[in-house]
Amino acid sequence: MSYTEEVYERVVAQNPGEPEFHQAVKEVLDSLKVVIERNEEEYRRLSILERLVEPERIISFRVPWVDDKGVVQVNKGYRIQFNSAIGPYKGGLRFHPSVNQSILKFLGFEQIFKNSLTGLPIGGGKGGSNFDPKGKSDREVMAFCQSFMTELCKYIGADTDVPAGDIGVGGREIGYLFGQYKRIRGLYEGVLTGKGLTFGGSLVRTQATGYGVVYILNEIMKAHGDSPEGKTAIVTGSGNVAIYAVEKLHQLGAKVVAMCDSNGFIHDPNGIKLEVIKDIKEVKRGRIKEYADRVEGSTYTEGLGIWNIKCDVFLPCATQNELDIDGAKVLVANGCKYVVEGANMPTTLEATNYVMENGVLFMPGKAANAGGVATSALEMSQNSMRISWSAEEVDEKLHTIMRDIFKKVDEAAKRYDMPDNYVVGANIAGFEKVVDAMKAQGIC
Ligand code: NDP
Ligand code: 2IT
Repeated sequence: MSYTEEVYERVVAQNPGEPEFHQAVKEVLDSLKVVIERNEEEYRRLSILERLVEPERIISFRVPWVDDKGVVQVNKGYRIQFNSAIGPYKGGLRFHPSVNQSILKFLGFEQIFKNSLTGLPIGGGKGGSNFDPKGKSDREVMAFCQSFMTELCKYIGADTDVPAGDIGVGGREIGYLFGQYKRIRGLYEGVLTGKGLTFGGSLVRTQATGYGVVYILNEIMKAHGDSPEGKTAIVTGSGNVAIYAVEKLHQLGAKVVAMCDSNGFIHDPNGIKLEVIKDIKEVKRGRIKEYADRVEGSTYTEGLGIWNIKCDVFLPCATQNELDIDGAKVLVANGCKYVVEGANMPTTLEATNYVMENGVLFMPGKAANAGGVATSALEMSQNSMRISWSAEEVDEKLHTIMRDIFKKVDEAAKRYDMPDNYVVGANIAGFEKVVDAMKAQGIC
């Protein structure tokens, strides 16, 4: 058995009941096989892979809070500090009822390689809670955030661990979390990113993940003599990542015809009117269904099946494993040429292999959605320097970072004789920097 297979089997045996974590590890280890083979003795001697798949620390805690009816509620809170070889732990917080240790470990593990690809000095971490912000009042969200931070603040700091947003955590939640950190620790520092612009936030952080996804799509297209102009696209989800991916696609001349939320999807053959989506989702925190009532010529369909709509470009920007083999087959049959992951691990392994074997250019999330965390690292720099860059400056840096990520991924795939295999390219390019730092720092 190869070293990577041995370590994978060990991960499955030692981490029972964590299918998402197993899946993320499998994808990475399968890609790394070709790298490990060239120097297997050294990697084995240093137990590099065993160390890589074991988080440095998992913090899990109780989050008690009082709802608007006066009832005491209790949620689970977590922070996974996965790998600090190249910088302080960095990664988002997810608030969603599905959150558990497996999901946060997969996200923290992915974050190690993603953060490495940005070229910036940030390690991998992730956290969150099974709290559901949907339908809660602002006061309830504040009470929850304050309780969550009362415990979390013991373990984080501007130079140790810097959380940010993810599903269910946006500007409102980051504001409440920041206020409570400052109050307890007495420190006004860049301990969170995605902050409001009046208290240390960076311009373009809100747009960064979605814009970055489209910047890298543009690079893939350019490398194949193509462009977004005139293309038909589907963007799944209708949250932070999805909204700004749509905005940038429209700026580059593509037409987005479908989006969704967890209840169903809308189809607008004339092109999605983003101002309506922003009003429903960012202002009213409503359901996407309302779009069909407001925009003539559009339709709403309850449930799954957004991939049945014909498109050239498919950007999954909602959640893990949303695109499975059945969806992948329909996309390919309908002539889709590009799948670029805005979400983390939105495509199952089977669906990933299927689209890649059928000529689709596929960019994995750890490369494609790295613009968010990269801009978070730019926010950290601005906080440390006590300055703020203009929107143009941040956007230009983001654009350059996404171009560089594409180059690194493309070059690594070619170096291992697998041109256009961006899964292998991203995993290898991300791994190389982390492993170099791990070796240099000795057994730790
Ligand atoms: P948001 O909470 O803003 O939006 C999430 C969107 O996905 C919503 O439309 C939501 O629908 C939908 N969704 C969430 N869970 C499910 C589910 N179980 N089934 C179906 N739809 C679902 O989150 P973000 O836009 O920030 O995050 C989206 C993805 O992008 C996640 O995978 C996240 O990890 C990833 N990501 C985010 C970054 C960021 O900077 N925010 C950076 C890099 C990656 P509904 O409202 O109905 O729940
Ligand atoms: O998955 C991710 O990269 C994020 N949710 C963003 C993390 C960050 O620290 O900005």
